[in-house]
Amino acid sequence: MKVLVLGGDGFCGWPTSLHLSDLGHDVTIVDNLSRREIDLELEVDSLTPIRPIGERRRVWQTLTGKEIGFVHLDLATEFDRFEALLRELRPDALVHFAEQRAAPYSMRSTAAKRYTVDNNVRATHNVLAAIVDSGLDVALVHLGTMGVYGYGWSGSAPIPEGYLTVKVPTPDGDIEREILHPANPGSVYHLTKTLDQLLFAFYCANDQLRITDLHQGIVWGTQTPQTALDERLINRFDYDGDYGTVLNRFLMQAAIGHPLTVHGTGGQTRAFIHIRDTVRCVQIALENPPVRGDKPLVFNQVTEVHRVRELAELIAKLTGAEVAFLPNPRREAVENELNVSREKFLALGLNPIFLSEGLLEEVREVALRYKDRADPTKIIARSVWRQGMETSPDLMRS
Ligand code: NAD
Ligand code: USQ
Repeated sequence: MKVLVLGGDGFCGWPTSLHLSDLGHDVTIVDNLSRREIDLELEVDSLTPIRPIGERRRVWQTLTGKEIGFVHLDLATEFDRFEALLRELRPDALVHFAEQRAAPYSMRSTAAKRYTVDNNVRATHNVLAAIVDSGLDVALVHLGTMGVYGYGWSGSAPIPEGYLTVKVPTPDGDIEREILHPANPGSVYHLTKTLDQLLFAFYCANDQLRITDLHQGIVWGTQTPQTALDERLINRFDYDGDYGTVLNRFLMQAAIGHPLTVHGTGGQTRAFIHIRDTVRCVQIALENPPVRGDKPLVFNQVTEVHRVRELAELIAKLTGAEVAFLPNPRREAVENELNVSREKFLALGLNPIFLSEGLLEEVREVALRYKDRADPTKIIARSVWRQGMETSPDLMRS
């Protein structure tokens, strides 16, 4: 299969590109390298020493004989170039990772809010419009988020995979309808993913595009078998207050002797997936596309659910780290339950990796190996959801 991986230089996109190339697919990465520029803006770097994209591709080719193409292109602003690329390469499928993906970054300033909306919504719409314009029958797999559902709306009922059956009262009695699950975004970033969903619904209905939307939970881990082949293929590891996600952050904090930064009571319950399962899920989604005329196919890309406080306790027990309960910089439910349907990937053969399987130790080892690259002043989350919210002091004793 010829696949374009949009956002293929990022944390999920790079290991997915290698995984698909390893399976024999013809992969081309399309990326504007904006994530690397945001590192410069935030004056922080991946904990792992990621190499330039050209070097990454050269090393992969030397080790495996397989070539991965690369096109430096901004999907939000370079529509004509992207459309021409589709006509030239005529891919069978696109995997779309190319969005600004951090909730705290999206809330840090008015400029960041505007950038996140402009970048994400325009990129997604340009991809859809270019597919229509090209006249190609390309399957699109998009990385969405569990955060489109929000945390609390469904109460104890399981969150379905995308659609909810509702009863609508009419004068002649109730009728049943299947609707997109109501959106309840908790940040400007999550808001853009709920807007993506409407774009997909429209383009499926109007142009019969074939679209799969993967509502992914928080990704943890860093290496896959392919990124671990050579240090020059290593995946990125974000640990800073904007881009670092909770479980990888806790593991990195434990490695450098920083107290684990629990926001509020840590009663937030979230869905998780290991990066090795992310790449397998994308593969499964590519192998099982919807047919023309279907509405968007939605999968919940989640393997387990945990409460933040319990993760901190688990890592504290494993490593002896201290746990710090900090003022929560976000506006989010203090405590929530989360019950997620995740049958579809299991039915298609996903054999999930769980936290209990020893990979926590692997992430900890990566964090320990590169701990000298960490800047402790970048750990505390400083982006607040509203002006005037309290932020935390630095916790590192030097
Ligand atoms: P990332 O920031 O590491 O990667 C995104 C990539 O897209 C970067 O390489 C960036 O340069 C590129 N990009 C952004 N805007 C672009 C544009 N306009 N044109 C071309 N390239 C552009 O993020 P990630 O963690 O790999 O996440 C990938 C996708 O998966 C995102 O859409 C994110 O919302 C989703 N997701 C991530 C997680 C997670 O925990 N990391 C969880 C759920 C969903
Ligand atoms: N949290 C802490 N301490 C920290 C960091 C986070 O307590 O040091 C808490 C947050 O307050 C939040 C929870 O942990 O309640 C998760 O935060 P996160 O930063 O790990 O994840 P989130 O902001 O939700 O975003 C990440 C990815 C995003 C993806 C999303 C999936 O950055 O791209 O869409 O996970 S989901 O959470 O399922 O919506």
